[in-house]
Amino acid sequence: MNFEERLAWLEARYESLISRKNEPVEGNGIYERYRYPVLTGDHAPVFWRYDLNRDTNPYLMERFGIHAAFNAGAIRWNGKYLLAVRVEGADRKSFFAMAESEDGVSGFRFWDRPVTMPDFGEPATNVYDMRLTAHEDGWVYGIFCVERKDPSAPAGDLSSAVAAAGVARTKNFIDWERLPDMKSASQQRNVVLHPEFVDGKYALYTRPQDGFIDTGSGGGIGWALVDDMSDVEIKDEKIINRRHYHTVKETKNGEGPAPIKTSKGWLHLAHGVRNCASGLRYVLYLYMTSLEDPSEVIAEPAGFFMVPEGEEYVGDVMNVLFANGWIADEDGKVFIYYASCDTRLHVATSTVDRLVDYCLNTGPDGFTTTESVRRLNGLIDRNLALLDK
Ligand code: M1P
Repeated sequence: MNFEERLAWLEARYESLISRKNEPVEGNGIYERYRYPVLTGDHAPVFWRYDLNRDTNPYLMERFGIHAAFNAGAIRWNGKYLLAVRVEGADRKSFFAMAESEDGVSGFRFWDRPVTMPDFGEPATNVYDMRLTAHEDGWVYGIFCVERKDPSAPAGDLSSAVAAAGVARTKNFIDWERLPDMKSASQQRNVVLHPEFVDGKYALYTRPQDGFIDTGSGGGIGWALVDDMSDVEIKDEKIINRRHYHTVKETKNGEGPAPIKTSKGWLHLAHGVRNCASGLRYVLYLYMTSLEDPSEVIAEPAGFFMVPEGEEYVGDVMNVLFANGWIADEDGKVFIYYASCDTRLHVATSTVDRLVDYCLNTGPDGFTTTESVRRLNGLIDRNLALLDK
């Protein structure tokens, strides 16, 4: 192909990907997955990846590789479904880019430019996994992980890193006011801002961790109240959703997006991690907390809500589902933006009513096989009686 033919081919391929209609796949009644990922590295505009000047790029080669698009914060904005996507380049660096769609399941298109996030202090080596919270104070906050090389790592250790929570706020998703990174006695990732004031304070879901990968003595998802967001120091942190032996969150867990307020309590989406022979396995689970005290867990179904299926098992970091964005429409429809294997972003839909029903009517973990079989027999007994067997 000559230059013109190749450019036409690249643009046609991009447009056909963006305009592909998505469709729901019938499932377990709790949610419906959609057939195609909503975003991948290939959804990056052609003019991000290629130098389109024939003089400087006569072969029309890719000059800036975009490898993956995943772990997105989500918000309904000006009638659109808007995502703050973690985009990863061929150089392994992540950055944020906004993508929008009319219907929330198809046609996500990146804005022309990625987010230019101001630095705070020493520029982070990497930033990722933004949680968007439209707070009742009028700002939209983005809280994300900032990663830097561990300054105390021994010479030759080029892997050890330190994670902290970065904070920024915006009113248009183009101009971001960067606030100081949160101060905390431990490393922090998966920090999320609750959308309402609690006792007049900002409330944060935290995830204390001893190391960059291992949570160590960090017991699970934490809760901390702070006076203002302009210089956060996490001091009094209590664990509200604990890790537990032989559950989907044995090794670690973390809050997903900001919780959704329902008439029966706050609805939370989180990820749980366990270790196995093939490495860490990340799954999604739901839990609910009280409206009176959002730090009090009132329901948590046993086990996972979503696990990788089919091609979702395969990618850069295998066996991973991760979600940091969801949107609840006014009619109660919920769009769950989940990523597979740190590679691509998918959507599943449900409703607030169905998700609350799932939380309140699915038994909690009984922690033993005996208890699981007892519950299964109870369900079978009731069903057989209904079926008149
Ligand atoms: O690779 C899986 C996930 O690992 C991290 O999550 P956590 O802090 O719970 O271990 C994050 O780096 C996340 O981005 C990634 O998807």
